[in-house]
Amino acid sequence: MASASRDAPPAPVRRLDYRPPAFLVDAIDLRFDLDPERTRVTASFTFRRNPATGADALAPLVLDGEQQHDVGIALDGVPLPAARYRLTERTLVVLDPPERGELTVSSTIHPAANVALEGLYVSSGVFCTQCEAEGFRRITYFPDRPDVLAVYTVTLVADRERYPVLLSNGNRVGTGDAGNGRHFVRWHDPFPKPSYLFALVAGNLAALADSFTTASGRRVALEIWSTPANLDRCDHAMRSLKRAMRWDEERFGREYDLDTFMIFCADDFNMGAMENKGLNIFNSRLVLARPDTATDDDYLAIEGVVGHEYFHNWSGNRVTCRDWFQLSLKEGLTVFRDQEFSSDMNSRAVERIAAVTFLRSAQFAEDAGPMAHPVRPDEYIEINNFYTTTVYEKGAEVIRMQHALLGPERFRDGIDLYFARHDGEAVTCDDFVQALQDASGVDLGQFRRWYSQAGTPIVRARGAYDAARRTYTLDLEQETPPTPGQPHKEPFHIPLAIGLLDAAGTDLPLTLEGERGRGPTTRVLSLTERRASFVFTGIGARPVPSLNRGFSAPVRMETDCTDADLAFLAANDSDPVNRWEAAQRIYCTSVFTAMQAAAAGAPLPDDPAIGALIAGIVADERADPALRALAITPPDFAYLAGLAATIDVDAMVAAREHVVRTVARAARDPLLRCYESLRVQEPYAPTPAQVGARLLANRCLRYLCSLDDPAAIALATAQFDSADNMTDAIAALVAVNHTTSPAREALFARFESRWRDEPLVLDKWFALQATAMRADTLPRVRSLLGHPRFNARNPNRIRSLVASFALANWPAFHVSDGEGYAFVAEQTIALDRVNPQVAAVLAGAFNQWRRHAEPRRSLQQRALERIGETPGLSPDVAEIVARNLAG
Ligand code: 7ML
Ligand code: ZN
Repeated sequence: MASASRDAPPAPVRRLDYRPPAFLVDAIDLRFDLDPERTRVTASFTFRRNPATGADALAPLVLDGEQQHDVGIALDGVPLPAARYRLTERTLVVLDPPERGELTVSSTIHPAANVALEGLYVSSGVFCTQCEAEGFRRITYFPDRPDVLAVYTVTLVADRERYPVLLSNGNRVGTGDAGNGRHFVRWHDPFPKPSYLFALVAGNLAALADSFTTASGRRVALEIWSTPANLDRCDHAMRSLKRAMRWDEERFGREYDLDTFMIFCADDFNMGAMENKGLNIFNSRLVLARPDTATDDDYLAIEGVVGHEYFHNWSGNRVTCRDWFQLSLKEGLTVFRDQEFSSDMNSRAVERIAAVTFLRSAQFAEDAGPMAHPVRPDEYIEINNFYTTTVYEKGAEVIRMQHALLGPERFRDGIDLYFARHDGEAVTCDDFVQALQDASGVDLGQFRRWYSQAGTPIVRARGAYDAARRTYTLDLEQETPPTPGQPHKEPFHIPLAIGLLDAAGTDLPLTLEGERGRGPTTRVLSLTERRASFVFTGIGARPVPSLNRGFSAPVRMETDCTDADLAFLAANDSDPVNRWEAAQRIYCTSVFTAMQAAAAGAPLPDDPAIGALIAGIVADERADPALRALAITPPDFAYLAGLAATIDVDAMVAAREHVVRTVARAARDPLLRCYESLRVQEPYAPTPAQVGARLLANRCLRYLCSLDDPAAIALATAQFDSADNMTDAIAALVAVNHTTSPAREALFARFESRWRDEPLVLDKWFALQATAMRADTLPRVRSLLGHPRFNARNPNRIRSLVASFALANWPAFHVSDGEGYAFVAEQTIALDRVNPQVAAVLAGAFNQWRRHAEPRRSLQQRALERIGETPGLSPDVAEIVARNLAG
């Protein structure tokens, strides 16, 4: 919706400009007269001047508010004369306010017209809210900043027929009749909270109910609210919630604190989910699951996200952020916690490899582009653009490194001290590190640079064996490339876990020069200087080093490993992450060799090594199927592109395809045998054993189908026909997705007719077509925009069809005539008028433009300029474009 505020883009907000609030709010009483067209909101709150702000003793009372109509203001019950306040597009300023008082502000808002899905809006006929980061100011006037914590009492009034269920944060403290067919429910949340954690839900809903008894014996009512038709798909989320609650007690000693915990499942939601106190709101795709509608990946994602939002109750809600620059304080820590939860529930190695894969594909790219920023950013124009993989996933790595440096016991002491010291406060990343340091005695002074310096460090390693002295010397060197605004980097404190393998593949004890006794077989070296050497003693023969075990530090390793060393590590390393990593490096070498040939216009070489490696992994029946599946997965385009000096999409696509086909030919028989031996016979369950077996079988099927071989396509068709679960059905479609076989069209048509009335399932169908590596993908995507079940206002539909084309289909998005770019630019511009947050995600598809070879570099630049020239652009998209075109 175009509004006056769009023509004057807001100035950047800077971290160092932080000032404590001039006024505090102790309690707020909110009343909503709910109506989709016009909802009246009345907020009464007690304010008092903040004793902690000496210099600002005369500052006015400034409230944030956007898109508020018919505003009425009273101070201590008396209407405020116009001379006593100023109302602007974004603020309400009370001039010359008393030291303390009660302000009452009434305003009207339009939930049904709210298509940006920020603030109060209507989704499938249900009222719901999204306030993080700055959505509360679209609901009422308030100091909408996370360091103002208040106790909320909320009264919801609505038509009883249409909105029988009325939910908000905390405990239900009253209900009753409101006349005219309306009723009310009152909620009270005893925990002071920032406005971004406020939530309300109102509609005709049903709940899956359960309960949980905490370690101290309190009974907590659990409710998952959704439209009645979806109730039979909520049980996996409920099981996940109970597991998360138990896990947080056992692993972190954290108990739930209210009498009720509710989840509402929304069809229209910009993000994954939201941790509102006592009333989490989830994107329905991260709640609803049934074996025939959800894949193994969906089941695992639901468990992880239910955990993530639940864990925020301590890491985020009880202890919150002072300002939005500290976002990683809660998000990095909570991602670390959800990763640990998933590791304990499933396979630790599989979880770690998945996290590393995502980090290196997405976050390393962000760190190498125009959006690079520190885990604790220094400035932003639109905070919504900083819910990034750097803040989340790199932030989690920064927590993980501190865990490695302290060890599990001292880390737990540090976390306990952090929660005890800061319960009920809004704090900074520095406060967090200080608590870990104070509890452990470990000096984290230099370590803090991980919060302030952007960029991915490169660590170069060189090993030298001295047979006469029986020593092995490891020389390490670190260097971090410049990022926007940070031309020079100081060295990081890098915790590098390493091992040394002897010729039999056995881990050697690691004893550093000057130490006595036998050291452990894996140890964490602290690299703090630009260069350092570590000398290991008592080494009887040249060892093979296993570096950055478990991916202990988020760095790019450059080693002098030979191909033989890598093959040896892929077969023998006791660390499963590095076994996988060695196989990936062999894969990358093969692709890069083919890429050089492709770029030179030479015939692509058939590398026998990669075929033999994959055949060996596939045939190794003693090894864990899930780990075998990950080891044979080709590196994705984003990761490969990050390894290249300049990106040549044609050569990269041709080379990767070539290596995949080489593997399929060379390992055909083992792939087929493996596929046939792994079909799961028991009824569907998302257990690690079944998930692993399906994953490996389906990876094999994909290789087999990559040759367009009719026998392989027949296998996929048979799998589709007989599948009793969505994982195997989708895997069959994935396997034939890039082929030109007529069977592909038939399977896609059958899938559509079976699932066209299930939006979340049809999203998978949209996404597969949008990611097909076929010449007709762009026209296909264009015509699917007109599909009767496509809805250009629903973020899940847009993500499935448009965002997966832009962000996950390299050959089609980067088609050399620039048509893919033109399409995404046009979609970004159109969407920006509806939903700026999701539009900004689309605009991010161009973030790597400077790294591409011509003509794609200029074509992308032109697409960005075209977006940038559009009048009335949102600050969200404008910031992405400006950062891309700067410098
Ligand atoms: C990360 C979230 C947001 C944005 C959820 C919104 C959240 C902010 C919210 C990991 C797992 C699930 C969701 C998210 C995510 C981007 C990602 N506070 O809880 O962080
Ligand atoms: Zn979060």
